Amino acid sequence: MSIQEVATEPFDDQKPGTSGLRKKTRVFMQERYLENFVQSTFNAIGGGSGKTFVVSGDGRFLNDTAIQTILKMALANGASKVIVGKGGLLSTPAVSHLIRLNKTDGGFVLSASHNPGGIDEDFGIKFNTSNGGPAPEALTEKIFQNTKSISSYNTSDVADINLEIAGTTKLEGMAVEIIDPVANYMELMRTLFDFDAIRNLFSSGFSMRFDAMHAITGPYAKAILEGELGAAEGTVVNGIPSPDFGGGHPDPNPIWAKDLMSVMMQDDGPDFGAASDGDGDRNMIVGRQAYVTPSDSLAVLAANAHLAPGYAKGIAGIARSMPTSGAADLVARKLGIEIFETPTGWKFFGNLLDAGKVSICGEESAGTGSDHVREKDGLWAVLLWLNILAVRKMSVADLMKDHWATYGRNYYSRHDFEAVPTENADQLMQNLRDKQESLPGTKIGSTTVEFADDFSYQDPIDNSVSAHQGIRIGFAGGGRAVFRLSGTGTEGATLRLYLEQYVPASSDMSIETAVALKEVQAAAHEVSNLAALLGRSEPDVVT
Ligand code: G16
Repeated sequence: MSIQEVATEPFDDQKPGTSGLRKKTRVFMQERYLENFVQSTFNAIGGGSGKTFVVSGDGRFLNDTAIQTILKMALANGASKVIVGKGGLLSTPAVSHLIRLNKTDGGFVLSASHNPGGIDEDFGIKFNTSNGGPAPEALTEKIFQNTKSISSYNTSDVADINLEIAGTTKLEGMAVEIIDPVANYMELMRTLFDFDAIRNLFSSGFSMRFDAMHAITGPYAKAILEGELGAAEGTVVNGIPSPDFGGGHPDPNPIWAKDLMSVMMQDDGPDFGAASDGDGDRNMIVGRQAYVTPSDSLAVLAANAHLAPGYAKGIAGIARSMPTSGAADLVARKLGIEIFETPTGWKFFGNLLDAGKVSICGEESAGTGSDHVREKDGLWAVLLWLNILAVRKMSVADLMKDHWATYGRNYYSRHDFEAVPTENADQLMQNLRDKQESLPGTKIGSTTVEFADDFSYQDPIDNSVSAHQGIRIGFAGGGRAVFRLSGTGTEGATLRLYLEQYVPASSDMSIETAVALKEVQAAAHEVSNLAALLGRSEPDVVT
């Protein structure tokens, strides 16, 4: 075996986005592309010498090849041990847990999350630090700077490791431990939830459908829901991870999880439905004829978390990303705990969780999680919902009605305008930035602007500032519109328009979401001149 220092040249497009580096798979297949990024990461963390890492992915096309590349580079960079899920598979929350459990120096997650997979679709890589969470901005920036000046990378000529056989292999000075992807994660879930109560719920005839979307949560859901908790066989559908996710988008929302939605909307549909994404960190929750928005799900979980053993002492605080609705704020107020509004990206929750300031976090983009790991966790959310339903003994629809009757309802919807020419999207954002200061007091359509800003966040723990995180516009009467450019797309720009309308508990809660949001939507379009700038006014995806 020999270690080689291979000469390389920088690529000019390796800036990590909201969640690591995401590109078309063929971009990653270019010679030296992955190697440059991995070496830039090793260099940014002070080298790999004597360090331990977790390396795995969601099984999408290129997963195995990328793992072999990283193992050879880890060896050449002096790592002492790498833990890999059998078959190269681990969900993102499971990686986070393993980093923490084994006190490793970090981990590489290979995934493009909810983006489709395949040779002509998307691939991605993200580095998580020793707290189990995505690298903070200071580190991703350092990695990016390194990618611009890299001149060589280290690798070795050892043979590929067989990832299918559990056990430890010695690669010269480095141990490679192949482990069961599910076992440790299931043990963690057992410490948080009342498995007996959930088992009783299923044995009482409670029915469920979990759509794993041909992605990583299949094996986890099968083992936990059907194997351990006694859900009927066949509860988990699309449960075998495939490199192209069955040709679909593994994105758990009513658009991409359409089959699940239509089953759940039937009169005799299952009691409870859920789906998770490519790498298992996102979730969708739906009851019989009752879709729960991610923002509402966060609020319900926070309000009822104490019913699960892991949170029986109550929660310390809640954090939500800025575009997420204010439903969780109302829960925090009632519980007398702090609520934090952070920029989009799970990495912004890390410091708050580490400092014990918050126990539960969530995002409108279908992510919820807690201090048990440092990633959002799709199956965790599903299990907490099941625990709550087992204790409260009511349907999802009734639970939502009860929640809104207590707190009022934050009607919410996200409109995505995809593959927009970057300059048009930038122009729209710049125009809003230029005029936001003069907006308060302006009448727009049938409403009036109460506040407007370009969201800036100062981390309360390390005081770092993240500016330009999206334009927030608040309207009279509880409406809010947020404009933001996606940081996870791989084609042109995606403009996200987030719409929210609060209605107090005494109001009629049966109005349709689109109707409740009509006024704020019209005002948002008018204030941004959206139709003229984008050349269309209909979004591609409404969730
Ligand atoms: C990633 C981050 C999330 C974030 C989302 C936003 O999700 O992990 O914290 O909410 O991106 O995406 P965008 O910038 O496109 O709005 P994931 O599931 O893709 O890793």
